[in-house]
Amino acid sequence: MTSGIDDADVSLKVIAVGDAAVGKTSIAGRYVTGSFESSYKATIGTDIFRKIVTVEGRRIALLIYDTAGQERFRNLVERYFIGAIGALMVYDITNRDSFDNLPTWSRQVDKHAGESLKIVIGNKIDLKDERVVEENEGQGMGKQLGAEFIETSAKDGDNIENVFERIALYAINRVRGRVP
Ligand code: G3D
Ligand code: MG
Repeated sequence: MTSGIDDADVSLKVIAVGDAAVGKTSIAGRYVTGSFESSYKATIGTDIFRKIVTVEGRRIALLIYDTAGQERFRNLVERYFIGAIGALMVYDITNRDSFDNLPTWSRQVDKHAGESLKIVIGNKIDLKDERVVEENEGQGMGKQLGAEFIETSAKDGDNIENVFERIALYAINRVRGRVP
């Protein structure tokens, strides 16, 4: 049966991890504008943003899971990760601690969502004067963690679409058996 926003060929889970205040919710919200689903909050302690993308003629519903603040403990419940096809590992380019904590987040992704495409995201690039983590450091971190790397601004919208296009492409390749 098909109906309204559920009319997609496949639904895929994308998770966002990273320290509090790096911009996870802002990135998801910026990308998805207008299809926020608050009704899941109470049951699973997570916000889920939904957006339909079309890749190679397939309609894919990206379900972007966002923590509801539990990341403050640097430890998310296992079910948050299960079944994710993409993991956004976000830091704030103006906050060195948030960058240094990426390996901890990455280990949790590896443990519970080992099949997912990991993307290290350096967010808040609009704050040029406050930058403390250089782009080449982010690139190095991506390599170290076996992840892709991109810098974004949820505020300006820079590179936000690219993040999710990358994941959707990865997903369609997985669905079609073109990647292991
Ligand atoms: P989180 O979900 O990772 O905890 P949020 O982070 O999305 O709640 O964002 C935390 C704060 O950073 C918010 O500011 C938000 O507006 C800001 N922020 C997020 N992304 C960007 C960005 O790309 N550029 C800038 N300049 N700010 C950003 P407040 O003031 O509401 O706490
Ligand atoms: Mg948040």
